[in-house]
Amino acid sequence: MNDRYASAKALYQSLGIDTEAALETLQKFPISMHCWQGDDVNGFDREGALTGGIQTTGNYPGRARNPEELMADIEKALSLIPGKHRVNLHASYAIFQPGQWADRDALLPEHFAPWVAFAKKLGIGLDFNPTYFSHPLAASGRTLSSEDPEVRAFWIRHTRCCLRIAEYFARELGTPSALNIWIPDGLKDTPADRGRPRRIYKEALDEIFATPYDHALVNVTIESKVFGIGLESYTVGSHEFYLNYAAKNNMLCLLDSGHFHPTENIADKIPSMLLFADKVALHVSRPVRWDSDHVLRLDDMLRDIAHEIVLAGPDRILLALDYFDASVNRVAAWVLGMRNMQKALLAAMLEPNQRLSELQAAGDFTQVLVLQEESKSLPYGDVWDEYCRRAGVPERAAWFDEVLAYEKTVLAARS
Ligand code: RNT
Ligand code: ZN
Repeated sequence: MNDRYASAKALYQSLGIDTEAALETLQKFPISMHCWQGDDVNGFDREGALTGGIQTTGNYPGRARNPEELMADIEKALSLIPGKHRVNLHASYAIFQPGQWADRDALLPEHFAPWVAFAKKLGIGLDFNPTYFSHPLAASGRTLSSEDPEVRAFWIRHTRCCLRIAEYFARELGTPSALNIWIPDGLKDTPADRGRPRRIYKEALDEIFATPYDHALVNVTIESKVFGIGLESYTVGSHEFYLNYAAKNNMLCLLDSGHFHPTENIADKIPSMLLFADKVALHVSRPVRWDSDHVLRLDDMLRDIAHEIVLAGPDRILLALDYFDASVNRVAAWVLGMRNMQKALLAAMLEPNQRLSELQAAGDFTQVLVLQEESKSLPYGDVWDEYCRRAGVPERAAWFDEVLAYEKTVLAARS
């Protein structure tokens, strides 16, 4: 056993914290790694700009330009991240054989067969997202809430295709697939009627889910937002809309940590929602003053979210990341964010949570404060290094050497 780990283990033991149990539990938190960090949310199904009120900024070289490159980059990233995780795909990442193409309302499982083969090779599960942006029928800023019945019908058909594809992922890979619905729909300026688009959207969702899907295979999640670029004044799929829709229709809410007012604490929402829902789904992101989707840092927000995830336990949380930074090496962005998420989870497990909860219940807030602060300088980094060692991935920043080598040999050759 490594000396530093042995001494950390003993120190934690003296505080009643079992590092071995923490190392074990950390493995039970698979994180769904978002494929879209690798290619700046471009996808493969059509040319054209990223729309929907989201944006990537930066022009760091080496963006994945096709399925082969994206898969190679994902595989590289996963090889530097301890544990078994998942990959989160968008419908726009369909892979067509030469001469074959299908619009979003005609997507079939076969258009994702190469992704399934890839996931089987890596022994991982896949999650999925319908793509209601970067498409001519999303150009008006309205998809499932569109005033035009034909536009609505198109996106209803699209969502149904995606349900079938998520079922296919789950069946093939032997692990349920999360299907996350996020629509960009909103208005640039103050609405005249806030209710109308939401009524239309609600009816569209009702119509989609009137067709059954296999609940054992697919966890449908619905993701709220507060604003988008060019859609600053109003978002159809608001938090209250989805909270209630999910409760009434036995679905799960997804909280994206960038989709709330800047001082709102996402961590605080998790235990409240878990009193009324089986699970909460998360898109962990880092909003810098707004929904900027920066790479995760090990900051207070992340640690607070991790604390609530740990208290909830692995069975109650569907954990995914969502950020896209094009100004840095994209493989590094994945690895750093995934490792930070795991570090935050581990650090949260290595706090005296039981004791703290008892002290809070007893009203001893001075001790809560002191213990919370003292926990921050406990040697969780030594336990993290041990986790990496046991998982056979590079410790500390050594993973970055591999990313640099990959950049030199693979990424640099891309124009
Ligand atoms: C957008 C949402 C959504 C997307 C991805 C690409 O604000 O966060 O989850 O980022 O689906
Ligand atoms: Zn999101």
